[in-house]
Amino acid sequence: MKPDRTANAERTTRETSIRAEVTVDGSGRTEIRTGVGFLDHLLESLARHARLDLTVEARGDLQVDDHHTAEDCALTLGEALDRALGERRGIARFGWAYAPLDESLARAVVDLSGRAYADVSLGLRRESIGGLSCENVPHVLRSLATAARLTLHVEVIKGANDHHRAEAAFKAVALALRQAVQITPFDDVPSTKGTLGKPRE
Ligand SMILES: [Mn+2]
Repeated sequence: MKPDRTANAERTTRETSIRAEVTVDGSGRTEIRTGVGFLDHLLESLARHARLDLTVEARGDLQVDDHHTAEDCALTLGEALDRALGERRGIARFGWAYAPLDESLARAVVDLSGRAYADVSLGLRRESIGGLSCENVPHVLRSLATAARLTLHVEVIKGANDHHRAEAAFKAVALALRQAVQITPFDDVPSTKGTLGKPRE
């Protein structure tokens, strides 16, 4: 029987209050309200193309700026994803993809390694897009990789429009993630160590 790969995470600090729910074997249905327009857009794109069902509800200190909200949404989502993947038994583990968005082209490689590592190179030039500071776009991807305990390499190879560059990056990550979470016919944990880390409680 297929495992039910659905999990929640909550995170409340003096800066933000966030709830996320992830269904890995979903259809791409989203309910995302972070209070930051472009962050909603990127997370919707991520979930849609990874075919995750994703709920993210955030109340953050947007009177300060978008930083805490962006970071904590990514950490909460990553934590829910990590929990949903459990001991990572039977998964493909690796995924890689290119995604274009008109003139922009991004490449992402994902390893659900159980270890957090991110190398993110987006080359964004604008100060912000839709309420999200451009410096927070790579920060969201790094925070997601940290909390989900995955290795992520993502690079925007070309592109003139920063909205397109950022969105292409999230689409490439989504497509790579979709491959990596697939259940294979092999009912084991795909590691020579026999483990991909201790599942999150
Ligand atoms: Mn767009």
